[in-house]
Amino acid sequence: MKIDVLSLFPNMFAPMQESIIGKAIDRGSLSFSVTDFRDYTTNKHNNVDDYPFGGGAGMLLMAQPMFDAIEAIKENDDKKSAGHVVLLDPAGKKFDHTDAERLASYDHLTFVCGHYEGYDERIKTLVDEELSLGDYVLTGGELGAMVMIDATVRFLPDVLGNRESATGDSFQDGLLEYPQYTRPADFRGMKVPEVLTSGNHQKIAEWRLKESLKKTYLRRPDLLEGRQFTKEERDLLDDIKTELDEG
Ligand code: 21W
Repeated sequence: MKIDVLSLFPNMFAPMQESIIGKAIDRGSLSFSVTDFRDYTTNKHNNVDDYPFGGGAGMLLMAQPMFDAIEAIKENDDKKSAGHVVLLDPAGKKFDHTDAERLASYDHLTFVCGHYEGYDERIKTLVDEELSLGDYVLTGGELGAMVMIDATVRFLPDVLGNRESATGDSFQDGLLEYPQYTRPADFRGMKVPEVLTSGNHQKIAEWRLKESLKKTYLRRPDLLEGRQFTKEERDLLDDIKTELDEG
């Protein structure tokens, strides 16, 4: 996969050299490149922003540097394409697990990051979709791009080792994860649930499913809405509700 980023703060992407993402880049499974679109300004002060028509507070990113930077990315590409272009925008669709899996199916992604107050609307003719991290205001799109890149590349076959697979993680099956323990079985008097040391794999699987359902029901009931429950899940959820009512 090839990932391009357009940003006024290329140094903010230093963390991409670290850890699993950095290794994927070193191995060649991932190519990553940040373009500073200030390099594409045509005015003498290298301004990238200007006042909004109609008045109002703040400045807007101008269309011209963004258009020219995207055109340079296309010119540099074997297929003369910027691939699938994502604009980081607090007014975009809220990014989730399914977006990450979907973005992982493109061989080329370009993330466009703004700072300041917003964009000239015509920048949106360059982009395929607008994505947000969530309902809070950031100073720019860079952290959003890094979060989305991290969540996306986890789905690439060569990025995570064989041991950790992207499937089986929380959200993959729509439930939060069950509690896990490692040695010792008794740490400062805090004991591992007995079922986990019983060797009874069916009981362990049932315990884990029940704990997942309980945590999801208590913390993220929205994840259970519209879920197709199996008979086992329905029965366990009934038990959970009864236990919570009694307890
Ligand atoms: C903050 C851009 C506020 C635009 C019309 C009138 C990218 C982000 C960002 C930023 C505004 C994301 C306006 C969650 C975020 C981002 C910088 C609002 C003001 N428009 N996800 N006045 N939160 N933020 N524009 O802030 O670029 S993804």
